[in-house]
Amino acid sequence: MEYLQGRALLNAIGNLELTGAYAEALKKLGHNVEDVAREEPDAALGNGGLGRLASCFLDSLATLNYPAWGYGLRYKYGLFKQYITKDGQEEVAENWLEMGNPWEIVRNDVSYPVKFYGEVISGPEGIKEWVGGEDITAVAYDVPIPGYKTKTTINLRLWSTKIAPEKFDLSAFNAGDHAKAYSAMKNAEKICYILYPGDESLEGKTLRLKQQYTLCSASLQDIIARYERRSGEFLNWEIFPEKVAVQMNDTHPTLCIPELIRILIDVKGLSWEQAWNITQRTVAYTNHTVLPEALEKWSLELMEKLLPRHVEIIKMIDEELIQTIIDEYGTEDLDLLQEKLKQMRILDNIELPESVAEMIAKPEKSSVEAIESTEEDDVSDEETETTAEEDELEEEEIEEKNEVPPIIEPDPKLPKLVRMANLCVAGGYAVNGVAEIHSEIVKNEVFNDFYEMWPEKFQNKTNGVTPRRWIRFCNPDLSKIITKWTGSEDWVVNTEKLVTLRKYPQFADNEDLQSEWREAKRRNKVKVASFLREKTSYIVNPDAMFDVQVKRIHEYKRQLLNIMGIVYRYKKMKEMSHEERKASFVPRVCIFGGKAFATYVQAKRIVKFITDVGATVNHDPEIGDLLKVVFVPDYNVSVAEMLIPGSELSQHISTAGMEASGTSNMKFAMNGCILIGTLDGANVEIRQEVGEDNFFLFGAEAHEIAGLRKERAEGKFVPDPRFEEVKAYVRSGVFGPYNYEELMGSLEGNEGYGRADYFLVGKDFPSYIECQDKVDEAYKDQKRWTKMSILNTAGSYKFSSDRTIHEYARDIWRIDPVVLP
Ligand code: B1H
Repeated sequence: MEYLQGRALLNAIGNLELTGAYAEALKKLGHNVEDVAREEPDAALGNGGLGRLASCFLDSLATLNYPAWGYGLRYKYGLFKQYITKDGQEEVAENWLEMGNPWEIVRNDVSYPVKFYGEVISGPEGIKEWVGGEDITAVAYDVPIPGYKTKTTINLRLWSTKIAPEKFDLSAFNAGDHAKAYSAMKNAEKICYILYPGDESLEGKTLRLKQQYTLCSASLQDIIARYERRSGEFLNWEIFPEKVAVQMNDTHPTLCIPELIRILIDVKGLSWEQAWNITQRTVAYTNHTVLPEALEKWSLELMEKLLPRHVEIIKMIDEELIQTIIDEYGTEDLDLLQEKLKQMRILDNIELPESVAEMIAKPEKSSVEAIESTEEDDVSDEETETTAEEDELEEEEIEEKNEVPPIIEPDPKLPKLVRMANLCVAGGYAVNGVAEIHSEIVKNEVFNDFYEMWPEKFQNKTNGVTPRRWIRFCNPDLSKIITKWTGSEDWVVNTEKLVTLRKYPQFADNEDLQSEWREAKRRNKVKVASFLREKTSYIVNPDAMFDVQVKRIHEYKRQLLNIMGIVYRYKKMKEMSHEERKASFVPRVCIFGGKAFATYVQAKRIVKFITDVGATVNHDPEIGDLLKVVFVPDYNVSVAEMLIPGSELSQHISTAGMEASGTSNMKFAMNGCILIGTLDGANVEIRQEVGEDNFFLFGAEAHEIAGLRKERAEGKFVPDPRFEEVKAYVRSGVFGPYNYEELMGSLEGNEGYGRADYFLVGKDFPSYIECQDKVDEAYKDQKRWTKMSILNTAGSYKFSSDRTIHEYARDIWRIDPVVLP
């Protein structure tokens, strides 16, 4: 559902190795290539890391010559534009297509019908037909994805929706009822109006479900049409899974599962057994988050209305799953079975299918025998004597008398739900997490019951980012140095070559390399400084340490921990004399960037807080260049490409166990940034690769979090006095008249405000600020710092999305590269 492509121009000419020639040609026309590139709006058809990962994967798939397609939606409005005003964040719709889009090719010859609502009727020979309802058309827009130094160009096919050709109500229009005629048109078009504006939170329902189904239906029809075309007279559905793998990027395209089954049965005439078997061998699922609020659950009622045939199919899959669970655990221990069904069923709060309920009560016996034996076990002799008479009764009456209650009673007060993640795990042949620690949590916590039943399905595929966009093109200065010192440009496709930078221990210590490295970083910092001046009018000193946290604003990512640390630093500075201050602190520019979901109130308060701290600190004449706090407005892919190369310290400080992977951490490490972070997501693996000495680690570990939360709830947590000091300082009003009570209160066991420091900011605060002191110490020794920086780039080779894609190809899709002649 998401691709965060950013700009295409420099990437396209770079992949073609035409950057120099193109720049020359533009120059002759009186233009500068960078200025021209800046005219292109970012294609922001995604919210954050999940969408950007998909875009990095496309780049790697093309570069490595894998035969692959990306499917998505062509949202008219991408991710909103963020303005920072005196009130904090403001959102404005981003009309990225306004000036046209030269990077797409509309394929009016490639379109498919998509249906919503209507009803299911049974035709002859049990064939089901889904009729009536609303019909729309999905039209393909193709975005070519060029690979680097290869002729392979793959396709990102984005669907746009419009009214089905025969559905325009001409008679209403002719009769003057223009509104009626237009409303069907608008209804179809609005499906692709806007990117779902959530990042790990869920609202907005019917339209979102229509978006999801449009993507799944159009894409599968396309895949199937291609399969039929290429099979020609040798069409054989049994080998479909050998030719096609569908990788679902999170649960957002889960409807692929019932849609593939629907097409195979209702359109292609296969049996349930065939269709279910083929689907289970075709579809695989990547999980990207374990936050409970992001695990999608759809109302059965809504789904029944919008997609009646799919609900029938989902119910059949639920039955298949229940049967598998019964086969696995038997019916002896009903409590165990009950618990397994409760955790694992796709349908939540819905009675068991009758057949299953009966089977559980009367295992493997005919109904009458089963009743007799149960009664023998359970009831008195007196009652047993009546069984002879009961034998005479009609079967119907017996059933009435001994009606088997469903083993799980639905609660009428709770909604009936479809659990999409459970459907993905049941319908998919592989399930993977996106970093080692995350995949362990997937196996041992979130999907543990499934893991116990199907251990072979579960895998890890640690995320990666493309070294083309994220080093080669965004950081040409550093790239030149890497090429010089590793001996060739090979590292752009074989990132293992980066290890050369540490292979000879003297490299990272070599004075020439070190000074070239520092100069490149300095030039990139100057670019960042002039960007900050243009966007925020704050003037920063490029010789200060550039300390950066850029990512979506979310409580679990703990921008609040960062800014509280800054406030502590500021307070300490204010308590010192000018000389003391200069001796104790390394000058820092603290840079924040990121968007808050428009209705995520607490996240928006954090934005406001950061900008208020900046407004006070940046104008404090006592502080001068020792501390600056800047919030970069409208953080996006293009801003990241400029900011990351000019950063020195980057913050990845989520509450352990909550960030599935993170991918900007990889980009920063590649660009010679040193990370400060918790043992969370891919940080764990980055630290392993770059070396413990080259990573600033702090904070509680994932396995401690539940215990720490419990401790807090029991009132046993004693906050560090320095944390109390910071909260009191904020409350004293130094940062202006805004009421910070809701923010500060959320960090306390204060019932009235938020969730009693659920994200453990107070707990990790002391180890965080102590770690920041170590950062200062390290920075004072520029030789040591530069060495750490070089070793971060050298150790980042594992985090190329080329490595990730090779692993998906080998372990999940079982495909080989196809090099064009
Ligand atoms: C990630 C999302 C996400 N995980 C729901 N989940 C969305 C969930 O619009 N929605 O409904 C949108 C996005 N995004 C991120 O995926 C993780 O938080 C990162 O840790 C991870 O690096 C990234 C890529 O795997």
